[in-house]
Amino acid sequence: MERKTLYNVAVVGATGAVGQKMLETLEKRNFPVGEFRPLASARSAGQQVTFKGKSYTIQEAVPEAFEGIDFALFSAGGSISEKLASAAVERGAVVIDNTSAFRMLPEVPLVVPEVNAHMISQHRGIIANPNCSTIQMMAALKPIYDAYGIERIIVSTYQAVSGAGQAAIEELREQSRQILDGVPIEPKILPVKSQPKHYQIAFNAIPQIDVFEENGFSREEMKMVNETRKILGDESIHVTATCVRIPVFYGHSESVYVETRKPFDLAEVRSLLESAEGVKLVDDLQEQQYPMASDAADQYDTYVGRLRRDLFHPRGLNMWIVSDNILKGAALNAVQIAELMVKSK
Ligand code: NAP
Ligand code: 12T
Repeated sequence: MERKTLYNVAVVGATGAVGQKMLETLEKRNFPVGEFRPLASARSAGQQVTFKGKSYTIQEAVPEAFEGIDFALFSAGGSISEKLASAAVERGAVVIDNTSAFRMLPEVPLVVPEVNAHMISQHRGIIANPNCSTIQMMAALKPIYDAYGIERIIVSTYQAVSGAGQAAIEELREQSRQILDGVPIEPKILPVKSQPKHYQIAFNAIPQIDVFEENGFSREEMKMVNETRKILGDESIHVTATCVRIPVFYGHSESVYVETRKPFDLAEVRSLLESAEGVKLVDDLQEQQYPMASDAADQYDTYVGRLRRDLFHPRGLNMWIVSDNILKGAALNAVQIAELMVKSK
């Protein structure tokens, strides 16, 4: 990409939960957008979306739609990325991909700007945005990793329905109303739309996010394992994850237990987190302060609290990590990557 002052941007999946937030984030952060091209499936081609106060017609995402594009932000599912990312790269675009399609390919940088921005320069056309649950955990653990090393992570997630898309948001809204009204419910989307069985999400907790793998872990759980090791560049870290969907609209929460390599000082951990980029420490038990999804929703930062040393393992640290899964977990992280690329030119 040549040096410019304005960049032509395509958003693939512009009508979706993540895509809509990408439009909002590009606008709010005043990304230097030249031509703007919202793309989606043939179903919504012809519909209008608003960007920077102007109305744009959605076009169908086909190879030719990437002609003249500098940045293509993909968020329409892995199969669409697999089908179209190379078409965008061939036309000279840099693809910032939000799906799991390319994350684990060795030649594709997997980037959380606060953690491993230096990987961006190694791209060959595609840069992958990590999974939402991984991104917020990395933002919070990076200062701890740098100071003490990490041997092991045990994480349980409490994930918002927005991670599963617009249809899942609507399902929780409608189902909550139906249950309160005593109307029979008909789950159709969660836990995984394409699977045969669907379960109640309102007033419930579902221990399945994405499909299951042979080893008994869900694919979402394996993303946390594999992506963590790739982002920190440390295959010696042991990670075990349990991913759970809860009836929250926006904001993933995570109970994270880490065992550091070197001994840590809790007061020092606090000050490391206080000065970490993109992180806010909210941890004051006296004042009953800790992070919650309702406070993190619509915010850029990752919030950390409930810091406490394990009672039995001297290098065991417990914490609670919360962030907006659609912002830092997806749209914001992708826009930050694009901003870094612009800055490095
Ligand atoms: P969503 O609300 O269901 O939106 C899906 C978007 O994809 C819509 O804009 C849809 O357009 C578009 N789309 C569907 N089929 C298409 C096709 N054949 N060609 C072009 N566009 C197509 O889902 P979402 O929550 O925004 O998530 C979208 C994807 O982003 C997910 O599948 C996932 O891979 C990724 N994601 C990543 C993270 C993360 O952790 N970083 C978090 C959430 C999602 P129409 O209006 O035309 O249907
Ligand atoms: N199935 O980007 O359902 O790999 O919350 C993110 C979120 C996949 C992804 C979810 C998912 C991804 C979800």
